[in-house]
Amino acid sequence: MDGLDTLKARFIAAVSAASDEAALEEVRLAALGKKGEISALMAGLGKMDPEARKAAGAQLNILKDEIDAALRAKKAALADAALNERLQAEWLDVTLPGRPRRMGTIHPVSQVMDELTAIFADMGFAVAEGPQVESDWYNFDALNIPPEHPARQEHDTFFMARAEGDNRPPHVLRTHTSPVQIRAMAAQGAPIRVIAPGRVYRMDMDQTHTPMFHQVEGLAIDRDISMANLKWTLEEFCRAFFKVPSVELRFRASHFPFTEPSAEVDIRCSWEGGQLKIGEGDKWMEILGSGMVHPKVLAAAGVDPTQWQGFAFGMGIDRIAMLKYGIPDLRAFFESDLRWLRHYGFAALDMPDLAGGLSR
Ligand code: 2NM
Repeated sequence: MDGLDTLKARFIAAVSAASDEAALEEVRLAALGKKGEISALMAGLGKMDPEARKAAGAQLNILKDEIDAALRAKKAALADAALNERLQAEWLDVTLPGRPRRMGTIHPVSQVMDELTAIFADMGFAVAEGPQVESDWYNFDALNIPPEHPARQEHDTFFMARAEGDNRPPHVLRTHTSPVQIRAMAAQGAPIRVIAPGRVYRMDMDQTHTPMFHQVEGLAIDRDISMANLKWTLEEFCRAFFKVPSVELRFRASHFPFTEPSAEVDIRCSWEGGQLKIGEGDKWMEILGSGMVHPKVLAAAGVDPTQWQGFAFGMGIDRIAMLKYGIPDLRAFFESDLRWLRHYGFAALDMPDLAGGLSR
């Protein structure tokens, strides 16, 4: 069996020449497969006499093991090389900044809520929240609107159903966010500075009204808060929100059950060529309602009106969003039209901050 050395040399060379797994498998089949050369030699052992068979069998087994070992080693080397090649080709620098994928947009109403929250937070106001389904006490009575008060009718309230035979007054969908401020005062007492942004509901639907809309109300109670503080706060807010160097506000005497005195607030503006400009011009536009919180309201919220006083204000978020971003139709806000949202929406990373500017 001197041929075995040549045979071994030939197969070892073939193994080392194999450049991929398929080529290696061909070598394996040619040597050790059922029809392979070594297998054929093994089959030939049967025809030998016992002595020769023993010697040749042992040699063949050694050869088979050697080729098998060479095949395995080469297979491992090929796998290593393949892995290295992939690692070279597919490496990823995890320190690179992400590429944000635009998944939906921030609704202009949400953007404006974030903006005004940032502005009021900068002035020391915390955000308060409360339920959208309210008892009539929090929504009306505590705000100095007793059952027979005409304002109850003017609010176009949505009433929740009571169980059959339950004669307690029904809960309502809150018609303003003022009940949030009552709850905040009752929970925390005075002094207090909060804003309450959120959804409110009134049964009204036309070009300028939707049955659900958004309001933000503010409240500042301390020992000596006055209308002057109110005026400064609102001016600062408008300057920051509309991004103009100066604004002029006009207070017009008005009436709300929950404030005394009460004022509606107009902002100086111009309308030229359908273009609104805030802070200049000879027109006035109403933007909010305000006043000094009525002593009865303070008392209802557990705050002693002989010790504390303060201002409150409320404004429509949807409307100031329209003004700031030039959105013409209120109803489009709530139609979830994707083309509209892509046009007027904000990128998720377009966060409002006081330093970087609040508008695009
Ligand atoms: C307005 C106008 C004036 C107001 C009052 C209160 C509370 F709860 F403190 F009494 N919150 N908001 C208020 C005052 C709201 O909206 C036009």
